[in-house]
Amino acid sequence: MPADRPNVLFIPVDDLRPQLGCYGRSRMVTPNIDRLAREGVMFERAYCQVPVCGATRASLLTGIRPTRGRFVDFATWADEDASGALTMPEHFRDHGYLTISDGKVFHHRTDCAERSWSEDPWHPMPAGGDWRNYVLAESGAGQGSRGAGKPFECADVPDNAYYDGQIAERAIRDLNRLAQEDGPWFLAAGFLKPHLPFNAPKRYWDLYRPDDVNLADNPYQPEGAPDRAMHNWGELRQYLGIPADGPLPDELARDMVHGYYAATSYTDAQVGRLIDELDRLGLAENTVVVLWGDHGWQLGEHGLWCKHCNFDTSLNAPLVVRYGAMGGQPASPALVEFADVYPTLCDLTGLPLPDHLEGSSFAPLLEDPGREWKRAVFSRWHAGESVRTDRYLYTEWTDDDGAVTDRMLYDHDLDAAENRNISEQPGNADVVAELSGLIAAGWQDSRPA
Ligand SMILES: [Ca+2]
Repeated sequence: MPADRPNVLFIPVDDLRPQLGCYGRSRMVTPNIDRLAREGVMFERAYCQVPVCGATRASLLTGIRPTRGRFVDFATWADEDASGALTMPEHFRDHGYLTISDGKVFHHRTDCAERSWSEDPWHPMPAGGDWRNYVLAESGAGQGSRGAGKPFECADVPDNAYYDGQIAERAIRDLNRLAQEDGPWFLAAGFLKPHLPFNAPKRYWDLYRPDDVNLADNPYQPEGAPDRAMHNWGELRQYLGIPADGPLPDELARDMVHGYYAATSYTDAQVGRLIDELDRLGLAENTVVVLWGDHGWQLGEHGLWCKHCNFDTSLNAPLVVRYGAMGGQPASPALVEFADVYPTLCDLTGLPLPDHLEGSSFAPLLEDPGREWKRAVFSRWHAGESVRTDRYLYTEWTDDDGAVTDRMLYDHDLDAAENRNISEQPGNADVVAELSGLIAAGWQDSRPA
């Protein structure tokens, strides 16, 4: 087996939306991910397969797409849903890689663990601990429903007072250990923020002035959108101080947005520590770095919070790949999806492609980010299937017999914020038929030429 296969540094970030500096939206302070994007290729239009933690991770890590009954919600176990499909880290391990999992990689840390990882997965949360990770008693941990306290916390503490700082320290220790290894390695370092609650050290809250925090300018259901496209953000409702129904008061919404920004900047700093160490150890040249947010996030757009919907804001997610000193490539506007990550990493490391994979390697885009690529990418949320093309995002909901009951269509050339559903306009019947046809034909039909 070749000793010079590249290493892989795999960085999932929980609930990170593509509102980073590198995405041209300057309000969030993310210098480290911005640098990674400058040194590699940032994908402007990467789509998750499912907008919820457990399912999107199970899909990406097995290379299999969701169906009506597979990879449905946060509680997804890849081991059960994917019928024992070879996982990405398992495949690397089978080919001589030392595979390590620090932090949140699979949603459930024991999912596929024995076969995927060379060592027991490591997580900073002690047995029986609270994953929400409050450090202040006043946050009211356990007082909201299902164990939640406040939806955010600002504490004047060092980075390692929260789990992500501890995950960075652990991963840095592992990098130093792996640097001594003869064979290649696959290190997964999964960060927990900016997932709720938005708990972050005060210094990251202090990066933002009140003027930096704006509320979404479209806090309403899109004109003509079916009611089933909406939800009541149950994930957030369980937190202390969040009203049981109706919109958030503006002041609270501002605190939420500020907290999301702070939590993102906090995680960005941890990513920076890790990348700095990789580079300091001289490992940059022979290591593929992949950073991805597991799905998008609604910060009040359409009056929604959290994910769990078929709007672009929840489906489009950050994806950055840096391989060695490729340096200075422009961002790629190509449509890619998370099912493509597994075959891409096989391609970049020279591993064979397992037969079960349902994505396409986008390695050619690393050399030529602007080349022709996929015609369409596909996402699913329960019975709603979405297809994204260069111009449109189209979603259709079907009943148990496969008949379409609701649909929505947004024209991103004219309405990038998705404020007006145009699927029922008579003039759009042909577009709807074409996009519905892409869903019916399936992902195989939209692969790159
Ligand atoms: Ca997530």
